[in-house]
Amino acid sequence: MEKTFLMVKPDGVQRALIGEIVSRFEKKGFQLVGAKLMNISEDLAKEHYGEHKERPFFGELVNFITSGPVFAMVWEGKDVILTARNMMGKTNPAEAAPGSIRGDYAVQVSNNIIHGSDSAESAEREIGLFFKEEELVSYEKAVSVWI
Ligand code: IDP
Repeated sequence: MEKTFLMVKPDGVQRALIGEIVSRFEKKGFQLVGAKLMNISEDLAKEHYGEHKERPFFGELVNFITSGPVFAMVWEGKDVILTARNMMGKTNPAEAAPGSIRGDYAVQVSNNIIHGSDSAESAEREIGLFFKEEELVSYEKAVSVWI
């Protein structure tokens, strides 16, 4: 079964959106297999966002993501990587569809509430950066046959 890494960013935690975001993925039918509230070190931030290191906003991005606690999660389900990206909405909240998380709750690209892996390769890399294998659980839900 596919897994993805999702993270409520510091703005989402401060704005009390953890429950709302978790609820959306639960109601959709995905399964939470790992989660923790944590602070991101500067080293982890730079590694996580390594692909953006040449971008002009890199410093701002690292400052922002280390500015307060984040809620890191691993979700499992059929096509969860792409589906979660669609549920998040486009990177720039002004272009994110109403009904998506960014479309409903965010205004600025720098404060867009949630991160989600954009491919199977990113998901594997990011899960490995944020979680030890023993922090992830594997379990069967009886309701899964209905989803
Ligand atoms: P994604 O989060 O939708 O995958 P990416 O292009 O990977 O988008 O960018 C990573 C994060 O960098 C975005 O979520 C956003 O918070 C931030 N970001 C992207 N472009 C800008 C910008 O022009 N200014 C400030 N922050 C930006």
